[in-house]
This record gives sequence, C-alpha cells and structure tokens, in this order.
Amino acid sequence: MLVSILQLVEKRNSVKKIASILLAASLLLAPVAAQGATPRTNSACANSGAVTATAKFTMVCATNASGKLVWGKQLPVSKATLVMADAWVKSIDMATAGMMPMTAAFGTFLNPTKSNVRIIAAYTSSAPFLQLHEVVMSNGSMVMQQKAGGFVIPAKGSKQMKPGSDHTMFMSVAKNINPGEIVYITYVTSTGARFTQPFLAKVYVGGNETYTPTTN
Ligand SMILES: [Cu+2]
Repeated sequence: MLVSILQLVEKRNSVKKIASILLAASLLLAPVAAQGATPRTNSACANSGAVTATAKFTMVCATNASGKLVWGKQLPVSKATLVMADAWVKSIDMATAGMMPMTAAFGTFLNPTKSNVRIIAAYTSSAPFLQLHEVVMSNGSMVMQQKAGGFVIPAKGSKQMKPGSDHTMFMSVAKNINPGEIVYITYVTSTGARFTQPFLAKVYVGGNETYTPTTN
C-alpha cells in the first residue's frame, strides 16, 4: 500500500516534470510560432511579392537569378519620405469575387526628395500578399503582370497608379473590402524605407481585373 502510494506520488511527479518540460518547450516555441518564424535569406518562399515585416527589418519574396522564388536579404527599416494623393482601392465582395479573389489599389506617389525612389514591395492586413503590377499588351489583349524592378518615383516627381495601367494588386483576398472602408498599405523601397498609406474603398465597375499568372 505504501509502495503503491509512493509509486503514485513518483508517477505524478514525473508527469508534472514532463508537463513542465513540455510547457517550457512550448514557451520557447510559442513566440516564434505566434509572430511567424523569420525566414532565412535565400530560403524558398511561395508567393512573389510577399513580405516579412518586423519592427527592425523587411524581407521580400522575389525571383532570384536562377528563377527561384526566395526571401531577399533583411532590409533595415527606415521611414520613406513619400506621400500619396488620391489613394483608393476597388471594393470587393467575397460573395461575388469568384475563384481567385483579387482587387487593386490606385493613387499617385509623390517624391519630394532629390533622389529617385524605387518601391519594391507592399503589404497590407487586408490581403495575404500584394504585388506591384503593370498592364501590357500580349497577343493583342491587355494582361497584367508583376512589374520588374517595381515602381520608380522620380526625384521631385510623381508616379501614377490607375486602372488599365500600373496598380497594387491584392492577391488571394479572403475578406470583404466594403465601400467606404479604409485599408492601409505599407510600401517598401529598395533601401528598406517604408511608408503606410490609407486607401478609401469604393465601387469601381470598369477595369474588371482578371489575372494571368506569370512566371516572375
Ligand atoms: Cu494586377
């Protein structure tokens, strides 16, 4: 009887011990899992244009010289000296969005600095990832694709995103963006400078976006 109680206590202690080890292990793993593990530079990524953004750095998923999608280097965060005018996003309703729900954002970048600024990526909490798109003629029809090198805003100049032309594409949208809603896009420059811009959602009938997958 005494032995079995001792065994029971021992058992309970070892269960407690295992539980505490498991708890410690989960605490070690939890913060990484919660924030999303920081990918290694040059490790494979799934979505061209996807961004990993922390308080200190930004990484962009892009095609490398060998044609593989990989995470770029950690770009240290700084504040971009850019502003935007007429920023708006086409509203999207998941009920009618179809198999590949996408929408697009437009506006005019203004660069008050004396240097050209190149935007290489963008991200938002309103879609899993964004892409910087252009519209080109292909076999007599207009198709959109990722803009190689991103958007350049000339020194003391501007650059427009508009329907039928360059735009910021919301990829794999999973929730409605309702007319009147404000969504935020953070743009990332080639040096890692970031700026966040509010976009007003509105109904837009023209420029019904269809997506032609491209290799880049
Ligand atoms: Cu597009």
